Amino acid sequence: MDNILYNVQRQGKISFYHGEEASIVGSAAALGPNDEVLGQYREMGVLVWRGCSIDELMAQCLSTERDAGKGRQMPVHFGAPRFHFHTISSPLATQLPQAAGVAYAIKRDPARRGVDCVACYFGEGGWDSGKGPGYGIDTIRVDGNDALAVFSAVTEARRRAVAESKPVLVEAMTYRVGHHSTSDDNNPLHRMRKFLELQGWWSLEEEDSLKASQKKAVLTAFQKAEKDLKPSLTGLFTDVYSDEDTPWNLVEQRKELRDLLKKYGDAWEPYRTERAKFKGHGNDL
Ligand SMILES: Cc1ncc(C[n+]2csc(CCOP(=O)(O)OP(=O)(O)O)c2C)c(N)n1
Repeated sequence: MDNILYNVQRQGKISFYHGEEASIVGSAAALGPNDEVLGQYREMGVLVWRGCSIDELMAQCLSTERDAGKGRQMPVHFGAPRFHFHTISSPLATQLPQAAGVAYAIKRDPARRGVDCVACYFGEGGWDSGKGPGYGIDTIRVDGNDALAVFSAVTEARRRAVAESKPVLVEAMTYRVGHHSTSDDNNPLHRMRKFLELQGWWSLEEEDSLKASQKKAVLTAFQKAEKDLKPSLTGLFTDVYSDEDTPWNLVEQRKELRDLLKKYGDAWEPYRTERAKFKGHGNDL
């Protein structure tokens, strides 16, 4: 998925893409299925772990009419209520106070208190060094390129959060593996593969065949999403306010766009090309 979407981004077909880190999958495996997740932007692995389909992920990245977020977010800013995955906010660290609010809501809900917890992901850009102990927060530092070590750390962190109702900071020491970098011994995927092979649970043949089938599945989903229409242009103006409460400036902007498309929509080539990509071709405005 990362390899293909990086290339798609470099071809200018999507505006933005961020790679993922293996520590995400190790931590996702340690969470309960109903734990609320607030990510930074590298947490697609949590969604994959929870069963989100490649088609759904592609629809979001390519902003198609099938996207649950109606194509309004930048690529990788996923949001999926049925996977308890809160929509990513672009400004760094905003997920932290949001996560505290979600945790408080869980604490207030007798059915969820002591059952579910919140996992909030952030990079070092969203915090200050030494912050966990400085705030009196239990802190675990773990090798973030070792999925099993992350799994153990997050299992314990989750246990404390749920049983003792307190926050825990897990510092996963990791770095992004470039998408063509395959020869690095610290590559978390290599390490996991070697571990599985040593246990006799996995082989090079299975690895190659899985890689080939996954590549095919991702490419098929990409090609399908590329052909899908984008959501209708009306969506630019709906859902934030009710129809009766739509502010005058939005009404005015909608009319301006409608008039522009009426006047130049067929005459001007860039408008013509772009209009064709949207459901309703802008006629719904
Ligand atoms: C408040 C805010 N400032 C700046 C940015 C631009 N920005 C996006 S990602 C990023 C770097 C974040 O670094 P880190 O938290 O270490 O995560 P990484 O991408 O390295 O995993 C910056 C500065 C932003 N999104 N929000």
